[in-house]
Amino acid sequence: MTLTYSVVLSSVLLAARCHAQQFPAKFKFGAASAAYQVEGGWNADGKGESIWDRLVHTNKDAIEDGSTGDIAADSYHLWREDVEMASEMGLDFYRFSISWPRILPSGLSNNISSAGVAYYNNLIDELLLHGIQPVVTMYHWDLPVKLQDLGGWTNPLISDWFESYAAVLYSLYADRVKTWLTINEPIVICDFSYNGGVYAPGIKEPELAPYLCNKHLMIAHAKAYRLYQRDYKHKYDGRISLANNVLWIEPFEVPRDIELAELGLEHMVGRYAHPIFSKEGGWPKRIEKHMLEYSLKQGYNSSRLPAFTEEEKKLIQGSADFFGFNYYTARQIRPAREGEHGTWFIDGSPELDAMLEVPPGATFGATELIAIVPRGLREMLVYLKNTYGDIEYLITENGYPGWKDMEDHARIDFIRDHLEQLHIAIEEDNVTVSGYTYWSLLDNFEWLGGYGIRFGIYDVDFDDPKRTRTPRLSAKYYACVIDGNSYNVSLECSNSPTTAFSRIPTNGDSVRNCVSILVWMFTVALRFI
Ligand code: PNW
Repeated sequence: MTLTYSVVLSSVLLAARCHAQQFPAKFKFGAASAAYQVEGGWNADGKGESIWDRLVHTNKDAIEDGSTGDIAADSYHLWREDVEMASEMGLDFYRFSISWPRILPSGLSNNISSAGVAYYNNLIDELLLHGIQPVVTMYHWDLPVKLQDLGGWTNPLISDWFESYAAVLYSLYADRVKTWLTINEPIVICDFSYNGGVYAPGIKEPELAPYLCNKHLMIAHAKAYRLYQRDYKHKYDGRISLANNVLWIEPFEVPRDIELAELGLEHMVGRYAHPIFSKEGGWPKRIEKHMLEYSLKQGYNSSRLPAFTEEEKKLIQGSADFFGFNYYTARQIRPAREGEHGTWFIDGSPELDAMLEVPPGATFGATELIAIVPRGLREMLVYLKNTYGDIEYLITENGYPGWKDMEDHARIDFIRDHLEQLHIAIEEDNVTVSGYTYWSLLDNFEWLGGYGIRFGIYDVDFDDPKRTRTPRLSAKYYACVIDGNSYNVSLECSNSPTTAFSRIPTNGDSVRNCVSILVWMFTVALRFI
């Protein structure tokens, strides 16, 4: 009897622990993709040319494996299969982007492509039919070339062009799309692209372009937000934000680099978040001061970071209904040594006279850019809450850079470890997080990495004209996560997709999983009663 009691007691305790590993009841799980990376059909049915089309067609060396996104995963034709996959995993939402030149071939609203409009209508309707919410990114880096030729994001008029593009999208889809993300990863569009010069539009101009782009992009986002508030909010009650890429930055040496790390975070995260989410609006004060001093030292007679007018500050401030962000990696920051010059976002920052180092203990997948540091997700959530307050946060991307044909345990561990940190942030740090988005639903064109880096939870065979999709083991795991609303689940839950790799032993998952231990304990207890 004593044994039975103790088994029952431990089962109850374990059940409580299992319950403690659950996400809040309303927590949502999704997966993401982006138009240029999956659609293909680069010139199908009157689609206009984007800056990525132009880059891959004119610079053969731009992409590591010499590939293009001309066909990619062919989602332009295979969208039904994508929805089927999302559905078989039980996703609450699917985040995809709309290709600006597919809807407006020249970028401007005088010519709307009916084929483009129909494509996204079909996709949205099919998702809803399967009970999956569409989360729509308006801009994921594929600018129409005509607008680039007029200066792209460095031209202040882009905020009007973007607003009128947003007006077209709302008029077409706002009746069914309730969550909008205006722009994906502003820091990549502005800082990464112009500092390195290797991403489209392939222009290296690190002095002014990143900062002009930064300002104009904030205004473009805010105009799209205000337009929705004015014309659509009362009818459809949707929500809008943007997807900031946030790099967790911590000091390399404590206490020496603590202040530098704070400045690093303001430079990296604050320039794109502070104007929207802070109480005072505008640029982070310390960045404003630092950029002015740095610019004067360089011989400019004003700051390279262009000022906002009071009116612009007001337009931008509060222009988001939640804080969306993509989390991939973390770095440690230290002062540059003599002769060291970092390129912002990759290994340092000339403006901050600082270098970035990979944190000890980080692991890697298929790219050195992404040092895997799951605890950085929790640290980032806590930092954001302390900086911008107890608002709603949504993880709009987080994903593992793997290889073709990998066994996929590493991806399962990656998702589990990040969800665990996310769970701690919710339970122990009381951060309000409404959902998690895995990047990506399926393998796709990984920008400069071509098809060599695989983020997909579904494998895509790019040698097969049919672009056959096969669930990886992580698809099974993610389906079980969604099913159990917990990161600590076995791979044997009921609704998971049958994977080509399902016979591979599961790294001790069934042992680590608390539900299976619970079932086992009950079986034992029953035998004794
Ligand atoms: C994101 N980093 O970009 C993009 O939103 C996706 O389009 C892309 O495919 C995905 O992440 C994977 O790369 C990133 O430097 C750009 O750590 C840079 C970084 C991470 C993500």
